[in-house]
Amino acid sequence: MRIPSFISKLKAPLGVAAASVFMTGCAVFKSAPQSTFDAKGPVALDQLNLFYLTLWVVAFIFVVVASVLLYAVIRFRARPGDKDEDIPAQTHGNPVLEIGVIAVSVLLLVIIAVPTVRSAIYIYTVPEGEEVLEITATGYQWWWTFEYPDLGVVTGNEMWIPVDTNIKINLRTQDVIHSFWVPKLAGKVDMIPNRNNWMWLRADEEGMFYGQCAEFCGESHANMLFRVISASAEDFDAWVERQNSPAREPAEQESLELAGRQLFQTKGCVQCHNIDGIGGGMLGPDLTHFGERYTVAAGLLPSTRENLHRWIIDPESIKPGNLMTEGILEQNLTTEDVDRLVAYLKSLDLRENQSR
Ligand code: HEC
Ligand SMILES: [Cu+2]
Repeated sequence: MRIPSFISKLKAPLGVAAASVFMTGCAVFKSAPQSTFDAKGPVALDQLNLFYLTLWVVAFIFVVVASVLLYAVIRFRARPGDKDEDIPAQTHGNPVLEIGVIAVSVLLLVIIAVPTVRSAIYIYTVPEGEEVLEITATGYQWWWTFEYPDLGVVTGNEMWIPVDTNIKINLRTQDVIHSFWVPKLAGKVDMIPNRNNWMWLRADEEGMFYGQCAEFCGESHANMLFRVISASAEDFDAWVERQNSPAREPAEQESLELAGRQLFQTKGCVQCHNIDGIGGGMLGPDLTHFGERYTVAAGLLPSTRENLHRWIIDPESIKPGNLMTEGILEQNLTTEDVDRLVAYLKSLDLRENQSR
């Protein structure tokens, strides 16, 4: 079957339209965890409003220009029987029209520029006279640490914040350029070597928010996620208190957990991971209270026993290129070893009434 020629002419524009729909992903739906259309804090809301303002202004320009164009195309089109000399009357400049179009363009630019500058200042000014909590976030290929200098807390991959509180985040990197982005709370800001970038944000609701590295940083860039947990002041204080305590010790009858702790020390894990009370290196995330974490592999998977097992026995299958694989390959861990390690890591949880 022959495709009618007007359809084949439309192929390219239709393709572009379809691609742009796909490129928006699911993020236009407010329910998507990384939707910027679902602002949950003042910084994200300010940026969303600026987006809408710009969108309406450009939509207005589009409608006006497209209507004039369409009018001209239809009104002055060539009709059957037209002779070559029947061209429409030609005009050569219309000062009133030209000055008017320039004036309107300038006005529209000002309508966009003034709020943009105001917004740029707003997102770089932590509100004065209100409580501020400072956190230093550091990007690593492909995970994060969060330090709370005033609270003495160091943790990985899950950043707790108190709700309704201004948070100032210092953005650092240990290696390449990363970008810190929590779509529902604030726009992205890069973490650049030797530059002291920072941002502020506030969550207006309790809940868990998705974060994502937003600057290509190597093989597992797309797998470099994190979570922000916005908690009531009470829950946050309790979390800080647990974070400031030494790691939970397995009880005498917890033989799996005890064996796991032993393996953690003998199978090389301590070379890269710190657990307060046991010690260890800093090449991987701090695991002192790992049992409390919701996710494993930097926000990639829920921290179930199955996922944790998979991660320890074959991290490569979950996160290609990650920097843990090489360290554990020569350990030749057996399934039983991994079961013990999983039991131990899951027991690193100081909350009461946890089913372990
Ligand atoms: C060579 C250093 C190294 C060794 C050895 C190592 N790890 Fe890791 N580990 C890492 C790195 C790096 C990450 C972060 C990977 C990522 O998400 O990109 C990690 C991540 C983890 C995580 C996930 C943490 C989180 O919050 O997502 C767990 C759990 C873990 N390792 C357990 C272990 C255990 C158990 C051992 C010993 C059998 C071990 N690791 C040995 C470097 C190491
Ligand atoms: Cu990154």
